[in-house]
Amino acid sequence: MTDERTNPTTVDAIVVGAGLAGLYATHRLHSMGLSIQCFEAGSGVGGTWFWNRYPGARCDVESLDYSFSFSPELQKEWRWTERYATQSEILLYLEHVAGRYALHQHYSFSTRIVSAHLDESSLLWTVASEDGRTWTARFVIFATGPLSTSNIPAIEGLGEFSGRILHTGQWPREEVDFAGLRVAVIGTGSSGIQAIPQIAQKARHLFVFQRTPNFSIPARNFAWDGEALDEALGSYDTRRALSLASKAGTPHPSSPTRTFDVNDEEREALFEAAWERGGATFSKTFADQLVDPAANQYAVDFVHRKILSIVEDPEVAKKLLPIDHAIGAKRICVDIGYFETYNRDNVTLVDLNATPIETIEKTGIRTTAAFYEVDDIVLATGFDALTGTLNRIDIRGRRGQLLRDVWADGPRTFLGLAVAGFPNLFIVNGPGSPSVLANMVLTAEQHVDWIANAIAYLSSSGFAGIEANVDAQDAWGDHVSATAAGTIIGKGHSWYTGANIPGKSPVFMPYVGGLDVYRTRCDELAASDYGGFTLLDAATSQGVTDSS
Ligand code: N01
Repeated sequence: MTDERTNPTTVDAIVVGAGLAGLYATHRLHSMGLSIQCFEAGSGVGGTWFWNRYPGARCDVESLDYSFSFSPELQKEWRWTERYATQSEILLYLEHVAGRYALHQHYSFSTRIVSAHLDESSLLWTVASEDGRTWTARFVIFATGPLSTSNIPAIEGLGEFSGRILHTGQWPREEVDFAGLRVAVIGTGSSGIQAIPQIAQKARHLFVFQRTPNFSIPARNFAWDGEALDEALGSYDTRRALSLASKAGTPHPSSPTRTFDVNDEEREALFEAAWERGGATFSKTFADQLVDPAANQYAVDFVHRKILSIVEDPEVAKKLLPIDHAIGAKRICVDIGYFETYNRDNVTLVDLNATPIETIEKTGIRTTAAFYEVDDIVLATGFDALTGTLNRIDIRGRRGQLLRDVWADGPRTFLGLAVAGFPNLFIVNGPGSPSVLANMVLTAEQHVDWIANAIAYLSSSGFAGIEANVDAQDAWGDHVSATAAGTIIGKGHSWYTGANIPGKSPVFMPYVGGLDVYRTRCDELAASDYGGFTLLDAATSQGVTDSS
């Protein structure tokens, strides 16, 4: 047996991550005949859906769309049970996919990758795991997920708490029973808003510690009945074609109607219809909703009225009104019974704006106004998004430069999938790509296909490597920023800009331009012999073409 500490195993490509992006990369690269070695920090496949097992966890992209499109057979054989799939159903699906394509065999599970170093002369990467084993490969694909490093807030005394502390993004595999317990939830983003109604049904008392109220739209979830599902499965081709031609990677087109094209009554009726339809497509009620602040204010006012009508205690309702950001500036939330939960006798909303947390003590949480004795604390406090996971890995490219240093003032990437100075290293759903602003299954497939085609091209053309050009990368970064500047997306305190992590450079990270525009750009570059990239010669690792 090879000892990887002294004699690294060499393969064509290494894939880091067994979420949906890593699984597809593994399948695709193996199908091309490459030798591969794949790693996953968790003990099983699933990525986000392996870790985020908190009660109420679901995807807010409809199940039919949040699934792989690469195989018509796979697409037809899996029968989703609900409009929005639960975490457990998505995990089952990903386990099914891994089994169907025999992907487990390529993975080393419970293996955290801690470094990836480039040897410039050979253009090979050496990747090391936490336990000191190493592997060498020409290509490294980081499919580590944009929301995979939990944000544990630096609240004084957190370590002193004697009860359970649970982060939504690192939920235990065994069932967590809240029956008869007093539970605190800190955080009211998508995770908190999903977990709160579920925990409230189990706990003796639930205290919700809210710093920023959030916009949330009812999911209007439903169970698929057999016939309706058959019909939907029968029109999958159309559904996928619409998704690929859309901005968000879903088959629901934006309305062409603008807010001021209609009178007050018509506007209200269109908002009402969107509210009744449910889900994140509420943001598409009017064409100018995410662009024009005056238009957005109408949507804000509509949701405020809804919250005031659902929550019975007017004082509590007022505290739940998001007033510091436009709707859609932060990721819109989708819920099942969130605002209704505040009508329960066993739920208390603690407004941290009025009474901030001072300390956490052995038995509870002390704010400036009161002490809340609790048995469990649930941190629904989000993630060090988009860059957090990669910045925690010692990734060294040309001249030993560290990726996290290159990204000190915010991530710089070309298309969100490559970085100048880091040849043959690819990121799936990285900063600068549509990723978190679109259906991440389709964006992952698009990235992986692009990477796989690039590798095939290098191989058939006799090149050993591909590297993003600095000028193309800079131009892309400017384009990402300029596109975001024309919208209200990101104009709020959120993980989109890293504002949720103390000390992180405030840069809007995802690409707002849309999956449709982005795909076209990627395809054009590939068709022009990888314009914006330098193709590298095997012997010298020097560029032999510079297509920028
Ligand atoms: O995290 P978040 P999330 N004291 O960052 C609060 C995806 N996702 O896990 O806003 C008190 O949105 C923080 O308060 P504030 C989705 O893309 C998808 O909920 O900073 N509070 C905020 O309320 C989503 O956007 C799905 O003032 C503190 C909350 O914690 C992304 O993941 C489901 C605090 C964090 O909200 C992240 O969502 C779940 C402190 N010290 C997640 N620190 C679906 O598909 C932070 N907070 C449905």
